Amino acid sequence: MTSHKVVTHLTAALFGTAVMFSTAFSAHAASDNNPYGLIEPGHLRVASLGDAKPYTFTDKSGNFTGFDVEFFKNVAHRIGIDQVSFVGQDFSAILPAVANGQYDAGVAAIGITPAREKTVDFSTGYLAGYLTVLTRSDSGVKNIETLAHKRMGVIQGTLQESYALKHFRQTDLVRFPDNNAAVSALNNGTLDAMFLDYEAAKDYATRFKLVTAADIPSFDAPAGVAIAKDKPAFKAALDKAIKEAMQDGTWKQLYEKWFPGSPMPAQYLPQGQ
Ligand code: SNW
Repeated sequence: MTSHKVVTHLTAALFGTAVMFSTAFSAHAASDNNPYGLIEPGHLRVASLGDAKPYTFTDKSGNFTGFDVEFFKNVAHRIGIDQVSFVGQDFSAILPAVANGQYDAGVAAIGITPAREKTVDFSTGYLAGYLTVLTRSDSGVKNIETLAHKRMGVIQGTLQESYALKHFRQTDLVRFPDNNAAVSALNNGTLDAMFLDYEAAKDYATRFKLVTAADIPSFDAPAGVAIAKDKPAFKAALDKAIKEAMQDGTWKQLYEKWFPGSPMPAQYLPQGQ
């Protein structure tokens, strides 16, 4: 009897593991009660960042907030989902985790590029802006020319990393997992500059008295919601909801709330009014 019980428990344990794996690592097919093919119907699990203020960040109580977070929750509501859980990741982990089905979506000012579209699909774009070189006023970095032979931080897997590799060939790149780590290195003098998204740079500049040395347009890679490939119903629903949120002025209201004073791309504003 005893040995039989052991076998039963072992089987249950193995079965449990198999279920866990299939939940975490397989793409979820759409079905009648799960039209968007989510990990769990009615619940959106989102990979994000805790330190990309004001796009996505955690507030003092540990809750995710910011432009991307509030915009995505509004879009989720429009497709009938109010349970949205954000989890902070290193930027370089977000797209692989979305691609293999550990999350339903990735939301973190993630620019849509052909290279990324090889592994994930994206919603229609919802944000377009600049990449910014942030520096200390005493660093000697004044512009792109004076970046030569300086140490500049980039976050692994970002467009800033690939742009710098291509265009700032004389600059020594230092890779970091996240914004906070790179900004502390800039503040303590380990780095001369750091390359990140415009609005996050603006926020760190205010917090730590840092300055901007260059803004580089990244309008050809607007941010989108990353989702696993082959989920046409999910993508169509997101796209429709995003366009509605732009047309009824929700996008504009959130943009003005989170990015006050920033230039507003006209393509996301209500049309024909
Ligand atoms: O390409 C831009 C886009 O135009 C907008 O300004 C929002 O940021 C971008 O999507 C670029 N974002 C970086 C990237 O996609 C870094 C993302 C991050 O640090 N969270 O690699």
